[in-house]
Amino acid sequence: MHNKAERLKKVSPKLPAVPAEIAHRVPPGQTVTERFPILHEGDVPEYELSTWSLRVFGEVERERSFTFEELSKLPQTKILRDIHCVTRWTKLDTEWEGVKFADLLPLLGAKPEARYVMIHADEDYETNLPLEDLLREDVILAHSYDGEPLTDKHGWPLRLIVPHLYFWKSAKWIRGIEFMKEDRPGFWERNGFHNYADPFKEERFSSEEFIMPEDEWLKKEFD
Ligand SMILES: Nc1nc2c(c(=O)[nH]1)N[C@H]1C(S)=C(S)[C@@H](COP(=O)(O)O)O[C@H]1N2
Ligand SMILES: [Mo]
Repeated sequence: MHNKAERLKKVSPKLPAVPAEIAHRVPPGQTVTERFPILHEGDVPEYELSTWSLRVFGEVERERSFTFEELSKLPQTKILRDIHCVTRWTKLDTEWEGVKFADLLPLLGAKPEARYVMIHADEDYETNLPLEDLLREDVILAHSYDGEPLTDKHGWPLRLIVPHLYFWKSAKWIRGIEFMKEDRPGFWERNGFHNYADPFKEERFSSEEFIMPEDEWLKKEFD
């Protein structure tokens, strides 16, 4: 078992009350913050945009890659959504802009048998999702946050945003989209985290013995 999951086997104190107007937007066990915590494994990668590419492979008619410029020419979508991290912070009304996954799908040549997707990201990060979830109206490959290009630490040049699942599914520094017939667990999903990750059902871990301390996220860098 991975260290982080091990460390989380601890008990937590009580959460502060959530104002009534926003209570329905805050999943159980979450704390609302104005901060934007920065969480990832490994180093922040550096890129030249001219050599960056996004590779599409697996259950596809033909493998292909997109340059950043190709993606910039596709229709752009803005979303305003709440995000929820498994370490218990929730940030309301975050604004992202990029290419809607559903708009990209017709260009990807996925075979009809492809029901799951593995998102590949730097450095050696991957996370799995049902294709159906990626087709929701608010799932985008984002290049901007709050009207500005992503900062390096938040995933520049491109990250996935899947607002309806815990934020570890929203891979930063994405480099590949792999279509799969069968589901396969990604990095955190292999290391004690839930396979699907619905925050409103508190699908944090794959086993009941793990507990996320209240103050885990307060120890992280943020901006
Ligand atoms: N490539 C990559 N993406 C990643 C991670 C990572 O370790 N590597 N961590 C995930 C986790 S656990 C979280 S909570 C969010 C954090 O995004 P943020 O730093 O922009 O808040 O990124 C997700 N995407
Ligand atoms: Mo996370």
